[in-house]
Amino acid sequence: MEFKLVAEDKGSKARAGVVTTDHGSIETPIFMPVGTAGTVKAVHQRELHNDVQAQIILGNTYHLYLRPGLDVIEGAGGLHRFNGWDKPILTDSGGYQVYSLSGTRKIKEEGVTFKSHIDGSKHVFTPENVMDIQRTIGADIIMAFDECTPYPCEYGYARESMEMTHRWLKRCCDRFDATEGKYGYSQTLFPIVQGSTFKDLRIKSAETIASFEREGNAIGGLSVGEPHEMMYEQTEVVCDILPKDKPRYLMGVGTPENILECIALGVDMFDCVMPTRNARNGMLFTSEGIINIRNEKWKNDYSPIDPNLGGYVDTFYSKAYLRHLVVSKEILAAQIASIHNLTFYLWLVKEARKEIRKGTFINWKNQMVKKVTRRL
Ligand code: PRF
Repeated sequence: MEFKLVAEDKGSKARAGVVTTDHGSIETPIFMPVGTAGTVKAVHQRELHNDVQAQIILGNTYHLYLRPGLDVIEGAGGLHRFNGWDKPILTDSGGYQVYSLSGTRKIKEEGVTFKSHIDGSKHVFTPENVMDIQRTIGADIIMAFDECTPYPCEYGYARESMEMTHRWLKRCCDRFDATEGKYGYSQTLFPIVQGSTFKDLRIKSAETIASFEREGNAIGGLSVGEPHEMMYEQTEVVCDILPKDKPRYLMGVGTPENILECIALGVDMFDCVMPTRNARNGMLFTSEGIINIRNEKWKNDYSPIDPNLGGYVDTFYSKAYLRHLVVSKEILAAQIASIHNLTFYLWLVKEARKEIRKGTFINWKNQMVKKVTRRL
């Protein structure tokens, strides 16, 4: 993997760059649609490519390991072959899903014992086997095994958890560096900064993570219920320490506003279930503001969903038609709304990149934040 900085904004810490992997390059800042189980829910690969113009998608180790299982993915020749997405893929390590999804889990120095949310079967994730599993899934970028602390979190717990995440990182790196990709292309491992909402812990964690000198770095443990200002504060502290010449990935963030603010703090990569999950509930993010498409207000509104994006579903389908589909619980509602929201997220980061390159990012960002937070 390679990262080249293309432009740096003068009015903020925003940057534009290019990440190059063996499955192609990614222009940053970028939003990565979440494809938990090897599918971005309700959006098939051709639409992801042509309409959404996604450059990289996410998969989850936890889900893929439990179902369909590693034998099926390895048999297909890795996740790219299995799901037909031949561009970059990133997998999260399970260091988050195991805490949020599995009912019973036990965290020890050796690893985490948990029960499957599907059939209750018992499993163990360790830093070592999570590297092996991600080697088998075959994503271009794989994540270190970490513990994401909840919010709020006591200082003592946050410190001990962070220190364990650092020890786990050493084990992840040792295993990753002692093994090879299975499918003939290279993979890279991103470590994850933790430290909850404590500035001194975040500084310590960012310094430790940077000292591993991997090809990119991630920020975890944020957007877990803390106030937005607190998230921005911790993100800024960490970004100021993580090396400039490597991509920075803020995990699980966020709203369009969060993304714009964190781009301004120096974040390059984002992922979040919000555009797809909220789409399935009728919440649309548009270039003019937020729409609840179930609202009576849209019943006779025959205007296109969002003509500013230049996307197919946004110009072709009207708000009134999409509202009808959502209210009638039609399958097509989820498809159109998900494609729309993702198209908007990808449009937003692409515009941000243009503005960074032009040197006009900060003014544009401030205007855009006002627009995207409006309730229509
Ligand atoms: N760790 C991992 N994945 C994550 C997070 C984390 O802290 C978050 C936190 N927002 C989202 N996804 N491994």
